[in-house]
Parts: sequence; structure tokens; C-alpha cells
Amino acid sequence: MTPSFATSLDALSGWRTTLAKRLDDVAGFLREHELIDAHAAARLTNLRERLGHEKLVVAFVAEFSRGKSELINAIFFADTGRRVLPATPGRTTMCPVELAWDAAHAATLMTLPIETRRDGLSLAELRSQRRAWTTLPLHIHEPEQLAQALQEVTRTQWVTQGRARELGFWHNEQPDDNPPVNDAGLVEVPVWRHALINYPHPLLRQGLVVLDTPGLNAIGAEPELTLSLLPTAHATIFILGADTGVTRSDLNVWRDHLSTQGQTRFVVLNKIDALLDPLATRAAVEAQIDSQCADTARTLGIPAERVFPLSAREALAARIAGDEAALRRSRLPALEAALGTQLLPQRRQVLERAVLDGAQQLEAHVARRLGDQRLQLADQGLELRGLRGKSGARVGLMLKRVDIETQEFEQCTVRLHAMRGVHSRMLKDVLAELSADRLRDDVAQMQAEMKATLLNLGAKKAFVAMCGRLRGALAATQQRSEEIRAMLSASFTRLNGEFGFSLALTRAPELARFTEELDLIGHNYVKYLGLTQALRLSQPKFMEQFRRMLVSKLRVVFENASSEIELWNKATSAQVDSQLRERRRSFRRRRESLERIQIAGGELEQRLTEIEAQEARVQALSDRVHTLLEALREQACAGPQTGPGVAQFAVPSAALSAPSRADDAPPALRLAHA
Ligand SMILES: Nc1nc2c(ncn2[C@@H]2O[C@H](COP(=O)(O)OP(=O)(O)OP(=O)(O)O)[C@@H](O)[C@H]2O)c(=O)[nH]1
Ligand SMILES: [Mg+2]
Repeated sequence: MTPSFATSLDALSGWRTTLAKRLDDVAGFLREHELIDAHAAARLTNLRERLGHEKLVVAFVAEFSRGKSELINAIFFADTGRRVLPATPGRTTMCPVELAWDAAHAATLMTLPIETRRDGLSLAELRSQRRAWTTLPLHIHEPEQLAQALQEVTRTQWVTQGRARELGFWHNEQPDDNPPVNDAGLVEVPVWRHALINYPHPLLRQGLVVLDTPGLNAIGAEPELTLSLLPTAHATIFILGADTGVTRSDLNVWRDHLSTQGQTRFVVLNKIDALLDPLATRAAVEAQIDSQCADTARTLGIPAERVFPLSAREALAARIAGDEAALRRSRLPALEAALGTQLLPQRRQVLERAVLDGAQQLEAHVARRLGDQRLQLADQGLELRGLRGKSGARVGLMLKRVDIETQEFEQCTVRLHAMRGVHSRMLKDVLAELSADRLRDDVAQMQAEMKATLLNLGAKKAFVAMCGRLRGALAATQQRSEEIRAMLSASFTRLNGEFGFSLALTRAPELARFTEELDLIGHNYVKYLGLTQALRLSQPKFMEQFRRMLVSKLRVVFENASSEIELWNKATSAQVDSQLRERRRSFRRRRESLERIQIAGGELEQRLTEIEAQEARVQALSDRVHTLLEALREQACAGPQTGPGVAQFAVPSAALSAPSRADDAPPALRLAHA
């Protein structure tokens, strides 16, 4: 049987938990035996964070009234026994609604007033300002109260045309797209800009984030939704009505918001129950559904198997009634299975790669460290074995040699100092290319150019020019990183040759990934500048919001590129420091053991035994790290398991009759465990 989305997501998160545990084992061992430096540890923490907290965002996108909210109800809320998210004919959901679970907070509905648009602050900035939001507690045990509270997302208010214009819902330039005006000359606009539902649903607990959107062709659509939330969603579910077919405005939504390749897209042909006809045979209705799916696929230019005909309303009713046959007839299980089998393997691959890369880097790091120790021990052993049967005078000579060698070695500090000076100067230059100041200047230049030309074409040109400058900055950074690498490589060769270091350079960070991210942002913004929304840029408040949003997006790319470079440079310096420390310690040890041997003749054999014990210890450490990393790699390659014996969430309908495992789980969240 094909596993449902719920079962697959559960298996994925089970796999992530086990992987995180294996990673903790590795990290604990490395720390305990001081086998890891601060920078390798930082990388490890990063990976751990990703495994534990990475979210999977699924966005529901469509024109209004196609059944987005109803579909979310059927997939996520059926076990409350009622319709929880408001779904009614006509415009219902008035602002983007994000459903997620953050255990650090109670179950709540948080709403952000639409007036915040006037301050020019972006949604990303406002997320952390809890005071800007209105918070409503959610009584998850009381479905009636829950549904009542969620009615908030439908709230609207009547405002003057001037205020509507300020809020981005009115444009003199495009009168046809403006909302209707009532007798008093007022315009209806949403009360809220964004809503966050914090709800402990089993799937949300596992890192799923669901985004319900208001009908997207609306002129007042939140720019951040278009520019940030939708492009970064891992999957989008585009919904059409079987009763309406693909309308012109459906096509506009598709073209404007879902045409980005690379996104995982699912198309739902909803409301197939509307095609039922008492005068037609079941087979005739089925044939009509098939032909409508084929038409839809052709119109949207996607393979036919990407279109899922279903009835969200019937699926919701069937799940509430616990009627399996009706649920199958609604055809929702096919969409859920596709989500499970197509979306999650992709997430798995990304995480698997990250873990395997991480394991490889750790192994190389540890091998280098233990290799250094082994080398020092071998040298000491050789030296001491050479002393067997030698006189006290000979030991004295050896001591002198150690002192000379130590002095010679210490000459390296001058060389190291010079290298560090050049390195830090070069690094400073590289990081300046990616600094926040530079970014601000580039965006300011674009803004000035945009202001000079309010025509759409000019705005786009200014934006494209800025993207070009930023791409240039990344290319220059890559080039300078290579120069740093070349400088270090030459220095390392000399240090290794003259002073017996075993310094090894890793590859300079690849910045192509960041250029791709930059291109994706560029692509989305250019699309946006081509939309009617671009006209809003003539308003200073919107220009400001646009600028802030853009800067915050670009800053993430530049900061990540910058820290990647910094991390690589720090890891390189850390390697030099640790070898320097290790070498000094080894000179000290050599001196101490020779001194002891000089005092008491019997010490020599004992010292040799100690060295052998240390060599055995290094070998044991190396074996253990290898075993731990093998276990991590094996787990990563095994992937999520959905077989028997693995705890699974049943699809919500089955949960209706299943006993609650956790006593404190609300009735809506009962789990069935296989
Ligand atoms: N017949 C039928 N009606 C449906 C189905 N799914 C949704 N509806 C109805 O269609 C209407 C709109 O559904 P919503 O879920 O509110 O649509 P939406 O896409 O969220 O619309 P907005 O929130 O306005 O953007 C409601 O009355 C639903 O009950 C279905 O499968 N069959
Ligand atoms: Mg809705």
C-alpha cells in the first residue's frame, strides 16, 4: 500500500530524530576527547539545528473560493469533527494564514493588523515583534471555540478610498481592478495582514508548515507573500474548481505565482462532486472527470499525473462521519499519497547529502588531528629507542639537540605572524565585498534610479542592474578567496618543508549556491515588477516596504556567503594554531622524558611503554570515531522506514476511533500507533 502523507512525514521525522541522536553521539565523543575545534563544532551545531528544526512548507494557492481552506480542513482538521477554518462561498480567507506548531508557545491565533503596512516594515521584521500582533488563545479541546476564533481571518473593515490607497488596496491608475465602493463611498479591506495559527497537530509538530492564502489575484495581495513566502515554499498546491474549469484569472495566478520551475507543484481539480449528474451513469461522470483533468494538464503545460481530481467537501464530510468508502470516493487519499511519495523523498535527499558531507568533513578533521598526534608519538618513540644502551652523556647531548630544534622551530612564529597579517588583510577585503554597507549602497543606487523613472520598464532595468552588481560582488569574492587559497597554499608548503608542519588546505568555499539564490530572488522580483503591483512602488510607503524586504532577503544571502568564507578561513587558522600547540607540547614532552631518563636510568623502558599505550589510545579513538560516523552514515543512507514496528500516525479519519496515546493530547489529535 502506498503510505499516506501523514505516515511518510512521520517516518521522515522519525529518521531525522534518529540521525540527530547519532550526530549527538559523535559530537559528544569528539568533545569528550578534545578532538574537535570551535569551528568544526560550529558546523556540527548547524547540521544538528537543521536536522532538528528544518520546516517543510506547503502552500495552498488559488483564486478565491476554489476550496483551499476546505481542503486544509479535510487534510488537517477532520478529527475535530467539524469545519474549523472558515470556508464559505465568495471571498472568505482575507489574509495569508500560516499553520505551524512551536512548542515554546501556547496554542494561539496571532494576527497582524493591516495598518502595519503603513509603517513600511516587512513581515519578516515584524515576526519577531510580538507586541505588534494581537494574540487570541485557542482552546484546542473545544472545536466550537476553535472554529469561532479562526473566524478572525475573514474579518474586513470599511475605510475611505484614501486609506485604502495607503494600504495598497486602491489604485487610481487601474480603476477596473479596484474593489467595489459602497453607498457611503467606502472600500472594504481586510482587518489583518497576516495570521499565525500555533496548533499542536501531529503533522505540524513534526515541522510541517501549512500556508493558506487568500484569493491571490486580489490587487491588494501582500507583496511579501508573492516575493518571499510562496517562492520559498517546498511545495505548492494549486487548486481549480471542476465547476468553473480553468478561468482567465486562474491562469493569471498560475502564471504569476507558480510558474517557477523547480518548485514541487501539485494541481488539484476540486469540487468533482459538482459534476455528479443523476441523469448520467457513473462511468460517464468518470470519463468527464478524466477529460477535464487532461484539459487542465494541457492548459497548464504539466503532465496529466500532476492533476488530482477530488472533492474536498466530501472528503471532510467522510472523515467526520468515519466513512472510509466515501473518503475513497472523494479521491483525497490519492493526493495525500502523492504528497508523501513525491515531496518527502526530496527533503530526505537534501538532508542525507548534508549529513554525508558533514560526516566526511568531520572524519577528515579528526584524521588530521589524530594523524598529527601519531606522527609526534612515532618521532618520540624513535628518539627514545635510539637511546637504548646509551650513556648519560649521550642523553645530555640529545637534550641539547632538543633545545636547538625547539629554538629552530620557534623561528616559525615570525613566518606565521607574517602569514597571519597578510591573511587577515586579504580576508578583510573579501568580506568588504559582502558587507551590509555595500549592500545598502547598491540598493540605494537602485532606488534612486527607480525614483528617476517611474515607468515599469525603468524600474525593472534599475533592479536588473543592481542584481548584476551583486552577482559581480559574489564573483569577485570567489576570485579573492582563490587568491587567499593560493597564498596560504604557498605558505603551507614552505612551513611544512622548513618546520615539519603537516598543514593541508581544503577547497575554498564554492559560492555558486549563493549566486543561484541571488538569481532566484532576482527572478521573483522581476516577475513582481512586471505585475500590476509594481505600480504601488510609486507610493513612498510601499517603496520602503519593498526596499526593506529586498534588503532583508539579500542580506541573508550575503551574510551566509560571508560566514561560509569566514568559517573556512577560521578553520584554516585553527589548523595552524592546533598544530603549533601540538608541536610545542611534543617538544616539551621530549625534553621532560629525556630529563627523567637522565635522572633515573630505568625510566627509558617505562617511557617507551607509555608512548606505545598512547599510540594504542590514538588508534582506539580513531576506530571509535570511524564506527560512530559509519553508524551516522548508515542511518542517513537507510532513509525513513515506514515498515511495521515503526510508530505511525494514521490518516486523520482513522484517528477518530483510535484511543489517545498521550493522556494530555487533545481529542482532535488522537494518534493511532501501528
Ligand atoms: N461542492 C463543493 N464545494 C466545495 C468543495 N470544496 C469547497 N467547496 C465550497 O466552496 C466554497 C469556497 O471554499 P473555500 O475553502 O472557502 O475556498 P478558498 O479557496 O479558501 O477561498 P478564499 O478563502 O476566498 O480564497 C465553500 O462554500 C466550500 O464549502 C467541494 O469539493 N465541493
Ligand atoms: Mg480560504
